[in-house]
Amino acid sequence: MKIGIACYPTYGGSGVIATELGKALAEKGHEVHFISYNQPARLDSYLQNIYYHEVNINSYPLFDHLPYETILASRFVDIVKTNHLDLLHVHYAIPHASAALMARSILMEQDIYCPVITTLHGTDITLVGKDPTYEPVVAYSINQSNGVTAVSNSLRQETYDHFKIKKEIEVIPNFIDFTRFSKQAKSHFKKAIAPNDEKIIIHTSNFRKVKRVDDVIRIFAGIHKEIKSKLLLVGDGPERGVIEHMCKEYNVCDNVLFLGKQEAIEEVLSVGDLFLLPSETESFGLAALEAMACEVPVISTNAGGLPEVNINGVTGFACDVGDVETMSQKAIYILSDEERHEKFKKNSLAQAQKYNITEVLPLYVAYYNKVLNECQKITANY
Ligand code: GMT
Repeated sequence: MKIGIACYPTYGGSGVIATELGKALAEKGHEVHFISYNQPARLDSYLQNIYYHEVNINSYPLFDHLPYETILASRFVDIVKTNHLDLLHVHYAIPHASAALMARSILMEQDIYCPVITTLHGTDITLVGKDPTYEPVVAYSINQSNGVTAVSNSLRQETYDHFKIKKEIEVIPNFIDFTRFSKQAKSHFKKAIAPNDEKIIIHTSNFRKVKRVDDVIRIFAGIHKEIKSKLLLVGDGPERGVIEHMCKEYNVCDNVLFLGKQEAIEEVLSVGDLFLLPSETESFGLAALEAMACEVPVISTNAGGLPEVNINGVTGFACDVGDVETMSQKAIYILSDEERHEKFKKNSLAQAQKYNITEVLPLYVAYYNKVLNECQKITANY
């Protein structure tokens, strides 16, 4: 198959999933064309069957705001025609889905039919998509795509609840590549961070408000009162300044390390004892799954798709949004008993294994084939 994959190139979960999916498809012999305004973060080396097409955004004095969607649609048309793509798979509805649909219409006028599959990732529905500024276009894009997938049952349901959707949405969960994410022996690193055998608590995110990193500090302050511990904060973003200030307020500065953006996140996770993800909303929580694959139990909220990934009382605990007191108590419960901690670690790994890319990739391939078969019926009626 020849597949065009459009995604955001940044460190966000949707870009990561799109890139890892493309790499896995290419390894199976499919031809994959990435389309983005920058090289996707995880597309960092030459790989057979993979092509990258940059969307160049040229300015013009008239434009206060660049018409990115128009540029992207034109680029889709050109790439589909030149490379004879079988389908376009776009990740994150805004603006990829509507641009792809515009491209599909243009191509139809030239007797080329290129189906569009849209994968919903979360904020394209839960935060941005619901905004009336985007809502009609998001609903239209979902209804008009040839196929639509969501990364969790919760996101699927939320999409049905908030938009007028006639389309059947298929749930294909996010996945983990165990050749990369598994616990590694990093005792030197661990010793350097926690010289007195402190427990290592980790949070990774893009430090946006929705991640409630302020709650991470509050939860950690509660844990630290009872248990010798260090907090590693991985990532960066708009809330970073506020969080640095909070560390002073809660008197935990000496025990909180800001590591910034890290490429080899699996190495950091490998020294972790517990992962915190107290998000306001999270369609899936890929960061939690990556932690679990490295045998790190998770304390999260029960928002969105998180309880589908982090099984309450088994792989960690999923608590109400903002209930930092309970989250601290549950963390202490896990960390204060070695045998119990081991059980949670084992359960976390077992749960992560259900999301092995080797299990999830065939679901995408089967879905592509289903959509292509349906489209053959459409083109037969031309
Ligand atoms: O969470 C983010 O800030 C990034 C965002 C994205 O679109 O890249 O993540 C969303 O997609 C991820 C991959 O499917 C999910 O694991 C995240 O839960 C989801 N984020 C939210 O729903 C807030």
